[in-house]
Amino acid sequence: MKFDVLTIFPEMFASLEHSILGRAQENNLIDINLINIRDFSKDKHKKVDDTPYGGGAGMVMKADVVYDSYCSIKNKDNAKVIYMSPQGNVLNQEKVEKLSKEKHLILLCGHYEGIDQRIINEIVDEEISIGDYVLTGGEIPAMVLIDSVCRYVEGVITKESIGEESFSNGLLEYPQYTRPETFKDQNVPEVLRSGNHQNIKKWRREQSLKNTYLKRPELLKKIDMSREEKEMLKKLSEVL
Ligand code: 4H4
Repeated sequence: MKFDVLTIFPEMFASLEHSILGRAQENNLIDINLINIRDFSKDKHKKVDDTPYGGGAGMVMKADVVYDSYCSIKNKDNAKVIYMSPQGNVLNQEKVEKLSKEKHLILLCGHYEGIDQRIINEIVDEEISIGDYVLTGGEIPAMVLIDSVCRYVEGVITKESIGEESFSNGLLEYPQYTRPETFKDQNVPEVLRSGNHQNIKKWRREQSLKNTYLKRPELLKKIDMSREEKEMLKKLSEVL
């Protein structure tokens, strides 16, 4: 999967050269190409922004400079152009999985008060937000999108990890444990050391439902539950 990223701070993406995403790039499973918007400024001071028409605080990124940086990308495959913006659709696991089916994505990172509306009209297919808050730049949101989407690219992580994690089955994940067996007088739940895979599966499903009920109850509306599971949650609600 290929990502072209239009940014004025390419150096921020160095963090994607480590760990799982670093290995995925070494193994040519993903390709992250950074384009420095500032390289396309014709201004002797390499300006990429200017004051907003109509006055007001802050600066706006210039449409012509952003456009020239976009035109430097070979977009023969008509890749989707995504603008990272607090006005976009909020990214969730369902959206992440959909985006992972694309072969090539172009991410546009805004700064300051954002980008001139005319370049959004001209090249942007979709605005995506990572949450209802305003950051200083779109680079961290772009890295969040790349990280979450790349987990679905074949070979980047093991298939099993995808299946049961939070949100993949619509629920939050069950609690995780590893050695040592005892920590601060807390033991690992006996069932996880029983070797009985059917009981472990049942326990994990129950814990996943409990976790979701306690932390994100609204997610349960979309989940099919057995009568037994509904009973279990009803009992849980009675003791809370
Ligand atoms: C972009 C600020 C657009 C304001 C920006 C606007 C996010 C986010 C973000 C730097 C840039 C900010 N990007 N999810 N949240 N004028 N980006 O805060 O559209 O309101 O993705 S504007």
